[in-house]
Amino acid sequence: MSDPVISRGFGGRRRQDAATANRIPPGQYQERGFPVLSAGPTPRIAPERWDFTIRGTKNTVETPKTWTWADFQALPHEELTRDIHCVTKWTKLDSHWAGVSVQTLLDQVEYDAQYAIAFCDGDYTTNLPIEDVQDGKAWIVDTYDGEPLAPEHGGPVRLLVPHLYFWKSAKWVRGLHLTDEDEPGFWESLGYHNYGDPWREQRYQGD
Ligand SMILES: Nc1nc2c(c(=O)[nH]1)N[C@H]1C(S)=C(S)[C@@H](COP(=O)(O)O)O[C@H]1N2
Ligand SMILES: [Mo]
Repeated sequence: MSDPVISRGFGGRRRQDAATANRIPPGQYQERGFPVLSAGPTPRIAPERWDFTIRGTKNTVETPKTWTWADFQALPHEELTRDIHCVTKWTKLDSHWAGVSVQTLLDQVEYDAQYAIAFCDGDYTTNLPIEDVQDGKAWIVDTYDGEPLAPEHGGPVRLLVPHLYFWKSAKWVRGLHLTDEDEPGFWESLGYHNYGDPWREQRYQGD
């Protein structure tokens, strides 16, 4: 039934707002731009010097594996559209990316580990339970909105873990260190939540 007081056009707009409202986690607001948040300067690396490594401890990874830029580009890429949530309270709906599923990379490594620590050019790290990067929950993306990922947003590639606060989506990522010992990363050791689920509003330690 349509509300008799509201005109047809306004009603349509309100229905759309209601449809997007339930995609904004508690305490977040909708951002239509794409803010840049970096803890330091933007590193620049030539493709010939870039590579990506999955390594670990002697107990977690039998043999480390490294992909060159050419190796990485040859892997199957997926397109994906996801909502992203920054702990500074902005949420961007329907961000459009392309990249390689982390599972695709893990499939080429023999490992047995509980945590993945993403490491980057520029020293940033972030820690994740291994399940949170497996089975199509995380990607190494090289494309945003159909264009090569811009350096300020993490190009040539960044991690994308859209179900956790966006600080877990490490920019300029160069690899994953697989371990059985959890190691708080850059923001996690500065008081941010170890896991960072936006739907449970896990912003800071103790939330
Ligand atoms: N290497 C690295 N990755 C990073 C950061 C950073 O400072 N360095 N900032 C994080 C934070 S706090 C957020 S919110 C997002 C911001 O990504 P954007 O600049 O593309 O919006 O990147 C995350 N990944
Ligand atoms: Mo952030």
